[in-house]
Amino acid sequence: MTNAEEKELECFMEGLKKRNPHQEEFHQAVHEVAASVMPWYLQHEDYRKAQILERVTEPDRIIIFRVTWETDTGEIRANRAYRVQFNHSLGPYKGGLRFHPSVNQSVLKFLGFEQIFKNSLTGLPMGGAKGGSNFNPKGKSDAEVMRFCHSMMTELHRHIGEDIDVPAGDIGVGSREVSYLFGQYMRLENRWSGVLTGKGQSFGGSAVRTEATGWGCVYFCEHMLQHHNEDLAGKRVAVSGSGNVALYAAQKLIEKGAKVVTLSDSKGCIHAKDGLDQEQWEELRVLKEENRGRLNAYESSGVEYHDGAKPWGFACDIAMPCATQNELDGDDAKKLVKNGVIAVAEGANMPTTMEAIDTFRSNGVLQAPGKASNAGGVAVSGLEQSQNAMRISWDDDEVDKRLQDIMKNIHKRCVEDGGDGEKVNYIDGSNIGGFKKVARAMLAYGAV
Ligand code: NDP
Ligand code: 2IT
Repeated sequence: MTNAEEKELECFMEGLKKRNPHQEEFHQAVHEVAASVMPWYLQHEDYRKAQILERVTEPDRIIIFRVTWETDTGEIRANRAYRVQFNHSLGPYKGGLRFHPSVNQSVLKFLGFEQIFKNSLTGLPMGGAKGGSNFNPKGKSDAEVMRFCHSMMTELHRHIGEDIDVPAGDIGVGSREVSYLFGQYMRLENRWSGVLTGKGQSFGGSAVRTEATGWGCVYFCEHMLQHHNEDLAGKRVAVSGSGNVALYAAQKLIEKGAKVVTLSDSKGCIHAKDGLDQEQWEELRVLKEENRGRLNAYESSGVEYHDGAKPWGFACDIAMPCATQNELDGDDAKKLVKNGVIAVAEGANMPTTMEAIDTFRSNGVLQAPGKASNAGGVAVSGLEQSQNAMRISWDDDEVDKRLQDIMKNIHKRCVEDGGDGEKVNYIDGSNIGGFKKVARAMLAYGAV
């Protein structure tokens, strides 16, 4: 970046921070995109005059509401819920719902903002949105989660629709929650529509949606390695998280002959020096997905539990953060580099801090940013919308083939827009590739 470009970026960020005080996660996500696109933006006077960067960083609207519900023992609880409808230039708003105590406006604005460019990269007609609540589903009974979801939808249903805004899952929201939300939507509207994705397969859900984010991340990682004359087979991969994305990333990695050496949760990490085998993976899937258990309950030969540890201190060739934002910081990046890591593929959204990104970049580590490498989930959500609209359902092979094609095309787009050097800059590639399409649409609409 030239000095003049740096100055413009600084000036732009100063204004953004003033307009959005105390929203660190949102500042971080915007800074990353703005730094990538600034040189292109400054060369295009028409986009500048139309204030595209200023407009695309301001959400179309944010809906904030109270969700009141009753515990099993008859106590009343109230949580705060949100839907950030960020930008619908490319299609109806689309993005997940997160239930986690850390949910606040800054987190959902960063996620909604990322979603705009991620959805653009998929090539499908989807705008960007995100929502959720500070409700903590951990330790709640099914009945309590149902009452919370029904109460949340009692407000949310007014703001969504198959051609308006189509929510889905994210942290703390899986098929159980999507089903409760969908049931209440149907009761209130008295009609069936594909208003949520990630539904059960017997009532309109797509094949491969459960697997899509994790599998897509592995497909992207494979393209990235092959483009740089490397391969997945035999590589040791440190995966973080043990939820939807982490589990299915691990499944595909094992299938492709890589060694999954770690999985984690918010309390600790399991380490398998020689990699997990398929049987162990299935035991872990049942523990996490069916029994909602914790990793410290898992015992198997060759697998050790490390209380309070993160995966990044263990020797590996590839890091695949699949848990949450900023889970891999500068010190973690230094440890990974010291241990010889060659690539990072993000399954989570913005899991790597700015300091860690700098460390990877200056050490020549390949880095696939979430908005490119985790786009497989929302891409199959887009395919679920298409199937619902057509009243048909594709089988596993058909959806998987389309998912593989989409991930290949996203990789190609990243190379086109970030591929000048010896190693592709996937962060610039995904930001510029995703941004240009949205910017073109916004310019075409005029001052709306
Ligand atoms: P899940 O709720 O299924 O799993 C989340 C996992 O991350 C759990 O293992 C959880 O551990 C861990 N985790 C969550 N918060 C923290 C935290 N603050 N510190 C440490 N560990 C944490 O969520 P998903 O797998 O669906 O989502 C994981 C990531 O992938 C998120 O960043 C999400 O935005 C992103 N993503 C998800 C997609 C999807 O289709 N589901 C699509 C694209 C991206 P614990 O159980 O202990 O809390
Ligand atoms: O971050 C994401 O892309 C998701 N949580 C999936 C969103 C979706 O609409 O499937």
